[in-house]
Amino acid sequence: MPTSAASPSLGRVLLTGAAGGLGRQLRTRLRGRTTLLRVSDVVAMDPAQEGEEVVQCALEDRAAVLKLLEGMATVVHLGGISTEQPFDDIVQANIIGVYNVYEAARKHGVRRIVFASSNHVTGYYRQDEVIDPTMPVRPDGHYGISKAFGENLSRFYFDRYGIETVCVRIGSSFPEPKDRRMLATWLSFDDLERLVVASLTAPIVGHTIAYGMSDNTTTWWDNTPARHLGYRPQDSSEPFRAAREAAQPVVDVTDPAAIYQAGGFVRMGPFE
Ligand code: NAI
Ligand code: 15L
Repeated sequence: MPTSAASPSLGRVLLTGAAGGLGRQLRTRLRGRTTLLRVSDVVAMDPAQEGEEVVQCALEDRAAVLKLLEGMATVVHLGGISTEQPFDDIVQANIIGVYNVYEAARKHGVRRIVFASSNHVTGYYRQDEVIDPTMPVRPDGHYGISKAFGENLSRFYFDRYGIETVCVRIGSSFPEPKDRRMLATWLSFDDLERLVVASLTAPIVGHTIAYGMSDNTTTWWDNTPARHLGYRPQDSSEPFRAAREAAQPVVDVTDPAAIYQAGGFVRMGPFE
């Protein structure tokens, strides 16, 4: 795959979840680097610009997703429920949805998928542990379980059909770290772009799992097993530290949200 930034280099890319927080960032950033950027979401999106196609559909609609992937070389799969929610909702968007994406990829010969996984696949590791992507999953809820399903599904589609995937266990990707926890988990939008572009352009990725984080001084994740991606974060949460620590000067070390990497996700649910 050519990688020159001067010419369209990413080929024909499908971006799901294009109306979401990260989708809107990546849509702007990938546009102009692709020969075609097809963007999709279940909700309405901004109209297509030059070099774009806009397709509104639900991930759980198998026929629509089959059509959605037609002609695509790669997929950046961000679409789905992005927080802890009742299981029946998560099943539709994140479990049936990701299955539909991989089945469509198999049928259309898609080469590579960047799957937006989440740190909540390993949210029940503690904040005093440093873990790496080879360690067993410890999901912290329905949402984390659905992302672990996507990681396992993608491994199967690589082993059986050779479809490469980079599962990016995104930490907290927002304009700024919002609280003390995010000093460890923050992924800037510029670093998100770097990581997605590295995942799309690395010559060979097989099935890779990487944590999506900036070059934060405090970290719970060791990305050494994913260094072959060539991702080198250039931002850090450190400039935000003083303000976030001042806003939360006391940490209750008996609070599960302070003990576990999941943070406040450990308090969500049950829903019935
Ligand atoms: P978001 O919630 O803003 O965007 C998700 C998009 O998926 C929305 O536009 C939504 O309409 C769409 N969607 C939901 N259900 C759908 C369905 N059934 N069919 C089609 N589209 C559907 O989330 P955000 O922050 O942009 O995250 C993008 C991806 O990255 C998500 O998969 C999320 O789980 C993952 N992620 C994000 C993190 C972050 O810090 N922003 C952290 C970890 C993972
Ligand atoms: C996620 O997976 C969510 O999508 C996002 O909204 C944040 O809550 C993030 O994790 C986090 O852990 O901070």
